[in-house]
Amino acid sequence: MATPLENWVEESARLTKPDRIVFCDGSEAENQRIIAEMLHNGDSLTLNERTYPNCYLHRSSPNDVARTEHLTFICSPDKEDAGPTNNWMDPEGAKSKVGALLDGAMRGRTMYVVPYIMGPASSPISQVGVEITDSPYVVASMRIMSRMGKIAKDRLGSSSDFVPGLHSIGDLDPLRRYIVHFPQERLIWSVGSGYGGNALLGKKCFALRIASVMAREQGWMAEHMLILGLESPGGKVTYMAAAFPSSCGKTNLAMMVSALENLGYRVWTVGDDISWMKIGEDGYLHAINPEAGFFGVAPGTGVKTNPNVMGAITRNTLFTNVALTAEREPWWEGIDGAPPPHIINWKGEPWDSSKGPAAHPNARYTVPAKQSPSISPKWEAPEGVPISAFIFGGRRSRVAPLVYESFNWKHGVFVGATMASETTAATTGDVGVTRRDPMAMLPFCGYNMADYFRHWFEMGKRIPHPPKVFHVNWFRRGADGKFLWPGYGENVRVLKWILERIEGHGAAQETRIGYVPARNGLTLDGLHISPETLSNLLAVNPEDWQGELEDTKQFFAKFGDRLPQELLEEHRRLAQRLETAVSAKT
Ligand code: GTP
Ligand code: SPV
Ligand code: MN
Repeated sequence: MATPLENWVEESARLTKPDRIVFCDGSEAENQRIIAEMLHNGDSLTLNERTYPNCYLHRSSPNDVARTEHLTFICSPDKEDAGPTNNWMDPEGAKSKVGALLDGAMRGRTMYVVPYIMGPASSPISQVGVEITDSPYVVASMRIMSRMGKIAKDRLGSSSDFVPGLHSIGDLDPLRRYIVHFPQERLIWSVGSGYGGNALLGKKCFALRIASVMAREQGWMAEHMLILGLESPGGKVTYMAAAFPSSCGKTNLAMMVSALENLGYRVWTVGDDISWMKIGEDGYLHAINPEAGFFGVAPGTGVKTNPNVMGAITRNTLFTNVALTAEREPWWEGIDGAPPPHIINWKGEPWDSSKGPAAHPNARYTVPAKQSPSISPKWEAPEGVPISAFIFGGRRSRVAPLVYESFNWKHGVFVGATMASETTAATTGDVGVTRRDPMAMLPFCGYNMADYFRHWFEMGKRIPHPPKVFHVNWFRRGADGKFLWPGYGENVRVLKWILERIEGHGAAQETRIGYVPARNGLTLDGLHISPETLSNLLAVNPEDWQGELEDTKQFFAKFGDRLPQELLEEHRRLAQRLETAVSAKT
């Protein structure tokens, strides 16, 4: 009898009509055939084999360089279940509209069937997905980003317990591009894009949008969070998970080289983008990284900012939309030093500085996680790592201080729910516009965000030792428009304070919005930062926060009666505290 997987492959083939079907086993020999196919297609080339062995540059279509949130849909039967922050199509309408685009989409092409595990092969928290795609680039990427091939097929066996994702690059016309999710069926369809989160369906589509729905039903959490371990002088490692919106510093925080290594503080990487968490027997929330690789932002990554990444990406790495030097090495803005002569830009054209950036601002590297010098010895622990802190953060030129600690779990959920950040090149649209992005999940929550907030409150009641909740902002700017904080490896100073707060001895000062480090709370040895800059970094300006109150009130109003009362209570509490602050000043 045919297995559920075989049935679905046959059904997909009937719809998309490929010339041939290849079941991927994930072997090295198969990978070489896939790469040969990419090179043959003309959109990819081999990099310098001496300095970048087994590395390739892929150029995506210039109209297909980032996630497209306006073309991403949650197709729940009831529109209310998608909520006011998601695009919605009714499931039948989506099936006929997107089905028409998938009909015959693989004619003349090969259909690859890609079974994969999200999470360590031996972990009970892990899950199987299967992506069907006509893009060899997607196959090669999935092989780095997940445990792909035979290992996943073996775990699945003849079970129906997998998340199917059907993907075709279609004709790459944005007018015929849709990324649709059917949460009830746990099904994903994507057509018309070959880039990142639109096309590698294990990542945002499964591990966040579909998994967030499963997590609420089953009592766990699927979050847009990095996972790191902070080692302190005695050798003890404390784990933290941090949610920052796309292109706001997760990979860089998770993979930093600590500026306090001489004091015995070191950062270990467990994950850089997504966290699946379940309550463990010890009463802590335990996190696994469902991914096996990093799909990281290239621009801004250099020897000074992130030596760990630079050390990892010199082999077995796929680069996308970076520039190319005459030595056939990858290049991007911020990599190090002045641009060498004769650069070819991300579109494949000769470049000079009058032509804008040489690498696309959302250019990325895809690298196996195990290649990072900072990879944690626990990164594949089947039981996950116990999380002691949640850190929310965003890109805010103003308002949000460098770091603050929430008063308690409820307040912490409010802090996450009211997060805001300036938009980046990780999604198409304007860059630098401040928007509310609760828990960094705005583009990734597969259901009504009001229900998602409720789920957070429910989890808080069930976790015997819930993480303490913090908020950070590496991106506050001074009057001169420059960043006030050096960031990157120096961020360990903030992690150290967070650790001390967890341990109950960090020096803090209470403000209207939470606790900030006391005057001597942060370890600043070896950092040249003036007392004035420091006080600007930590300032909580009541007028700014009045503006926040107004804006979050409007944001919350979108959810109507479905919004948990707890959030309105926290909003009232903040209003009261600010009221005291403002009147105390006058
Ligand atoms: P996604 O992969 O899109 O989810 O992004 P991410 O959250 O992992 O962000 P990433 O670490 O890749 O950083 C995005 C951009 O912000 C890069 O250009 C970084 O160089 C820059 N960046 C990261 N951390 C810092 C920091 O501490 N300070 C400053 N100024 N820039 C940073
Ligand atoms: C993000 O945008 O948050 C990413 C990149 O991590 S992508 O995989 O394209 O979604
Ligand atoms: Mn991300």
